[in-house]
Amino acid sequence: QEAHAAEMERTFIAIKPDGVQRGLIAEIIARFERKGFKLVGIKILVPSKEFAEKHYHDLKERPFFNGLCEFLSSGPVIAMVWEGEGVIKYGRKLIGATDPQKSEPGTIRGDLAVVVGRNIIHGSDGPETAKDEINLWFKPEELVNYTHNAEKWIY
Ligand code: FUP
Repeated sequence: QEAHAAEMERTFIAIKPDGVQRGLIAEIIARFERKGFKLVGIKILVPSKEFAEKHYHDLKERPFFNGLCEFLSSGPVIAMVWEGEGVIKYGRKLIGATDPQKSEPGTIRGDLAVVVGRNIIHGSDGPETAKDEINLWFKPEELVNYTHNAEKWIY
């Protein structure tokens, strides 16, 4: 059981400054929590512009890069690590398409956002980025290994 838990997949999820300012923290956390995923890391911080540029380094050639990094560093962000079977891919499904106009109803962006520049949440897009983003945002000792009560009913 412990070995199983240690091998569980993890993803990095962030509630961006617009989501925090709009009072959507609990709403977003609830969706991941009710699904059956497990929160193993969480903190609130205002990332520096330099930090935002590191986080979005893959997008540095894109025209919206500067505005995107300004935006991410414009206020408090909730940084989280969620754990569970398939959490990277399914987390993206819970989040919805990048452009909220194209996100399905029922998804976080589909239900709660309108434009791509204010799409309220970030989620790692694959196993490699998940690893990199977790390492960028969290120290190992900030992540908690534990068994929650419902786990034996989820798996
Ligand atoms: P996602 O993984 O869904 O967050 O999407 P991307 O990594 O492609 O883009 C990261 C962020 O850049 C998006 F959340 C919003 C912003 N973006 C724009 O502002 N304009 C675009 O055309 C595409 C993305």
